[in-house]
Amino acid sequence: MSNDDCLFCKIVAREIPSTVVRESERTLSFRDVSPLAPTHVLVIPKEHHRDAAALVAADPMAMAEVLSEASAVAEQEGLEAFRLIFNTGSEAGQSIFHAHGHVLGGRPLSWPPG
Ligand code: D5M
Repeated sequence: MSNDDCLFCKIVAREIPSTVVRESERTLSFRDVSPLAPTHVLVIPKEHHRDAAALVAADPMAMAEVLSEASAVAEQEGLEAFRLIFNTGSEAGQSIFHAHGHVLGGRPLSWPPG
């Protein structure tokens, strides 16, 4: 199911261009338009869910596929270390309300995040 007002649903439908790095039956991985690290790829379920919590509640296997694809992106990008982040809710920095994991790597990443 897709949401007509959702930017990432439009990317899945190829109505908005993106730089796709991987695709599986139920996921799409594409480069973030405002990269925060040398590798910054977003891994999303093709089906619309507002955030990671809603995705795992509705379809745990789809979340498992997102996690597996995130690891595959890191390997494909040659990353020995990477961070996988799901901003969940606006106070946590979520700005696009279609579940997505950020795969970040290619530079040292500090902890804790802001
Ligand atoms: O992350 C949402 C991310 O989505 C943010 O890092 C920018 C990115 N973004 C926004 N528009 C696009 C397009 N058109 N292509 C690729 N990436 C995009 P959040 O965790 O919700 O703040």
